Amino acid sequence: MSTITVGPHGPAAPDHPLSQTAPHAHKGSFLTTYIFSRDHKVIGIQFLFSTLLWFLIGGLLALAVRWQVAWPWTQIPILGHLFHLQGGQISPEFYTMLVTMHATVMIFLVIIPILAGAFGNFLIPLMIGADDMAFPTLNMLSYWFMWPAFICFLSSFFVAGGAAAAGWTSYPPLSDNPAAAPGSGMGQTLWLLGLVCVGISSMMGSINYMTTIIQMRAPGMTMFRLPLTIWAMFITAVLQAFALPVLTAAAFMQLMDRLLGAGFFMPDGSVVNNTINTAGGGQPLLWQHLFWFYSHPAVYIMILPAMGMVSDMISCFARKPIYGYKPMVYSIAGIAGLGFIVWGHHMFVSGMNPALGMTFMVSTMMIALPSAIKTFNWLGTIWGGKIQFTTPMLFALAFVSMFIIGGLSGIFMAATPVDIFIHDTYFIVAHFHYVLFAGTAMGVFGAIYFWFPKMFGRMMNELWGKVHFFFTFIFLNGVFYTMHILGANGFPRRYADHYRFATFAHLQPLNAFMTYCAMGLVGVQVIFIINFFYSMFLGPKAGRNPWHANGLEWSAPSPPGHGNFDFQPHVHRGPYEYGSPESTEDYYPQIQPPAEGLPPIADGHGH
Ligand code: HEM
Ligand SMILES: [Cu+2]
Repeated sequence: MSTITVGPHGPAAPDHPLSQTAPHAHKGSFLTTYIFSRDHKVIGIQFLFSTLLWFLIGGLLALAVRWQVAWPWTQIPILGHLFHLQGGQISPEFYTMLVTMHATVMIFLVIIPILAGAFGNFLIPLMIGADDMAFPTLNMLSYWFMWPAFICFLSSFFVAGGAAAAGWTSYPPLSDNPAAAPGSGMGQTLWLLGLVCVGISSMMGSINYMTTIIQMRAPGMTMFRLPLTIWAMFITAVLQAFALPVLTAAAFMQLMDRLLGAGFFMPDGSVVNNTINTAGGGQPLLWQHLFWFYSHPAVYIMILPAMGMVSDMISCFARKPIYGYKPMVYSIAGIAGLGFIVWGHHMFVSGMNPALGMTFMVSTMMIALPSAIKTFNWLGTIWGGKIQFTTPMLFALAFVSMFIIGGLSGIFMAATPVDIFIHDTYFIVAHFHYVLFAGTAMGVFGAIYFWFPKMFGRMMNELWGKVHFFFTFIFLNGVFYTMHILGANGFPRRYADHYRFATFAHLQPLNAFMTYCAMGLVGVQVIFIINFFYSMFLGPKAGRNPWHANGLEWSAPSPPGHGNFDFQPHVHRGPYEYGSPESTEDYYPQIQPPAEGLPPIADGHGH
């Protein structure tokens, strides 16, 4: 492979024998090519389309929630007719269903599967120089296990009693007793079944990602030559493998409580909604421990892959090597490791022993350390760079700045005495929307603009991309920044009508402002949708390497054919050699051999 030449558009079509024999060059029917495909790229794109659709549904649910918080007991447009709501208004019961399902959809059907399912699938084999995943059939199944989950969650709105209403955290006894409230009936059972399906899907994905990254790297691709995207995907997969079984088992236990009266989470002698529980002797708090033992690590499942992708975009568009590559890797691992011992920070007000609360407080604050390393390294990467303000770069920079705000509010909340005051207020809601929406979702938008040319072979429109970025950024801060102010005023989360309490009446105008911003936020996504679909068919052709980036994926055709590479990639260096003195260009692709006269860099082992 010493004859490959790399021009600005990637390697010239190589005449290597391997290019004639693409590993999986067989023709399939429409069904096996596009529907039940085992090709990681098709599966990734299936995940992308499905999750974007759910993003829209989750966004519309959010608008309904925001309508109620701003103007409770008024006629709500569209939804009022759709669900034959009483007098066209949202009832408190329906409101709790909306809140529960908004969070459920966004977390389990959007953020987690868009990161791991869409980008993990699409990028892992391409970035490590493999022709596909280690287990293609398992990969296909991991996508198709999402469908029962979709169906469970969506259909729950239409069953007797309506959708689950116990919050995305599903705390017993409300969730455990089918007679507790309307939404604790069939809707809650469907919610648990959906959750189990999502869990199985993620489990299959994570085993696949770990195996692929360990086993299938191209020759020369040592672990420390992996792009940070891949490191983040790898560690996320490890997190999933360790944390998910706990949640899946807990969901089973809750199902058994509900269907068989097992009583794991049901206390003795509890009377809910005038119904006495026959089975008792269980512990509602046990659920909280099991749930957060999964769900705290899960918040890192919801951000680490975005951190990895943002690192790749920032290095590319600052035209500089990532500052402190190894510390970046170690801090991803550190965040993941610490993530397992901090879950109790969600339970400070549950009556735990203050000594235990203290250990959770200290361990939580320690997470700020690796998070800060990452933040400073992103800033160090940008520092003195030749920054190109492309659309993906704008989104990546938004990720960094918004993550700083979300991370800082996290440290406030980690302090038990502060958290006792702000727990279950909008301060918490502000925190997790900054990390999840202003953080992860911005990273994902950036990643879509960045890897779109690889996925579809065409560029997205830059001008409209920037317009989309600009309004999204303004509106999201309009909605979420103000939540800190509400929270500091004690404005509680998950209430259907705050203004019954005179103390919150003065906050109504602020809430109306936020709801207008939320409408703007959802509205401007139309620009993105049009740009996405227009560019898919009519955007300018991209070529192999439109951003002049170093990663292996940019040396494959756009879009890559079945089997990915039309030559066998050999890796000669790390992915961040921008502005290397060894190269005449300001970038130095991983596949390009060192120039004549330079000592060859020793290859690590690949396979
Ligand atoms: C700097 C690191 C972080 C710290 C110190 C931190 C701390 C905390 C604390 C103490 C709580 C509990 C507050 C309460 O309920 O009273 C919390 C809630 C939450 N955090 Fe973080 N956090 C951090 C980063 C993140 C990240 C990166 C994410 C997601 C990507 C995240 C997502 C969430 C979510 C979803 C909740 C609320 C769960 C719920 O009650 O519904 N956090 N965080
Ligand atoms: Cu947490």
